[in-house]
Amino acid sequence: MFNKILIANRGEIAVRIIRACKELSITSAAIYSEADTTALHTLLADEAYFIGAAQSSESYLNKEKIIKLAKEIGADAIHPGYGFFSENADFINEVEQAGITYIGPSAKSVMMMGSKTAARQLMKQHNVPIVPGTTSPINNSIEGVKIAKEIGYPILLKASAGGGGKGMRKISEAKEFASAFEATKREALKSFANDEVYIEKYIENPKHIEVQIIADKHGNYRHVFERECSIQRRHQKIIEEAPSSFVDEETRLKLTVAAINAAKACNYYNAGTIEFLMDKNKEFYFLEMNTRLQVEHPVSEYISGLDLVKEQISIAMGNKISFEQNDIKINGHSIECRIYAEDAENNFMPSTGILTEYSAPSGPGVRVDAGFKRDSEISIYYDPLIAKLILWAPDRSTAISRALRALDEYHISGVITNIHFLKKVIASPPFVSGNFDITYIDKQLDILLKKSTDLILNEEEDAAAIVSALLKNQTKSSSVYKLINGNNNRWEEQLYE
Ligand code: MV4
Repeated sequence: MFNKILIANRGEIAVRIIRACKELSITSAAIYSEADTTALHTLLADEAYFIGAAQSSESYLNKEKIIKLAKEIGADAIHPGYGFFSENADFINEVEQAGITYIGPSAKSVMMMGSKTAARQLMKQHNVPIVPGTTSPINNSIEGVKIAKEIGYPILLKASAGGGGKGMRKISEAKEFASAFEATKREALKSFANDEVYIEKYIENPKHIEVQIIADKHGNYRHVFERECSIQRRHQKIIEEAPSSFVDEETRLKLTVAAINAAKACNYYNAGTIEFLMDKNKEFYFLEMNTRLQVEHPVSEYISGLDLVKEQISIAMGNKISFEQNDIKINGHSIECRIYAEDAENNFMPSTGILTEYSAPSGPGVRVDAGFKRDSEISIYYDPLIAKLILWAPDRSTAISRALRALDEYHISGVITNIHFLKKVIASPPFVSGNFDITYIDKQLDILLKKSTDLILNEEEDAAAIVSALLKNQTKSSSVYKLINGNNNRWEEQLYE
């Protein structure tokens, strides 16, 4: 058993890990920067150590300081959370060389999945469907044009060392190829110190579906079903749910088998996520693997009853996974809303300040994972995520009603938040019906913003009307808008093909 875990992170995920440690009677040691003296993780941990200036490079991204501190305070293990050092093979090696257990995968697994071309090659060998395209880098644009023609335009050029949306370029015809190829290579070299690029067929209007997996150091692999993560803007997810209302049992079986094969292919242990794109015919393609705990893990916890952080800690100690695949079933529906300090009406500009009021919702089926409390300061230095609001209900409609109810209960002053924007998205017919893909927010931004005069939720009573309409009519949700907007049919005109 570990006696002490150092949490090499901040914000809500550090708090999440501290809570798991407390329930396991493991001493939690937080690190905090100058900007986080009033943050919740600093206050809640059993021990908190000042690590340096607000700038991440001086604190949360200072490998030497963190490992030195872990040794000094007698930490048995380090949990990286997400972001920062969570997918850094060098960090894992140095932690392990210091005789400390890394709560995460092996450095080798992280490296194998870090190169997108190598990962695609590996997936192909292990029967995981990949997007049509190359599994090795393109040498020159003459070769590239030839391959693109075979695949068929449009295609995407992607950096081998990229991921998460950085280093991609869409090409629609051969004459664009040469200049796009050079530009993508230049950017890749600058961003990732590696100029290798490869080709994928461009998948139009897909959904982003990912599978939570967990594996131990004894070769046992489990999946924890899928998450729907298509509601995003500029690669920042806004709302996630589990399960996906688009995935039927047959597709789920194929998807989860593929995800487990992907994990086996890199001898994975720890919690991990396999990302897929899914087209409207429910064909799915491997995108990348996230070799870490993810922001949206709570929706999978809610529908499965698992504690993924405790499971990670147990696996790191060398234990076997605590459950068999058949022990877990999808129970109900869960939705996560990311509460950001940002101004939706002002190009989603981050908003900073002191939380002069912070009152979170509660009640049945409500979980709030927050990194701050009243009087905490939201600074410019880090991600603008204030908290995650996670709802559970027996079915999706009830979870939607609950999300709107809980968002109504949220009261935050001192910074601008996206709470109003979240309400609009959740109450919109495409969201309610499940008829959305990764392009939804971008395409419907005007109508989702307050400045749109047509719609919705400008009054508190609108939310109440939506909730009651949902409860009366659990499936035919497009009627909700007619109900509250009289004969306003704009949504149907704009959004239904
Ligand atoms: C794609 C794609 C369409 N076709 N690949 C963006 C992030 C990176 N992980 C991969 N991404 C995409 N790859 C092919 N062949 C569209 C995206 C994409 C996307 C994917 C998942 C979630 C949100 C996205 C937003 C824009 C583009």
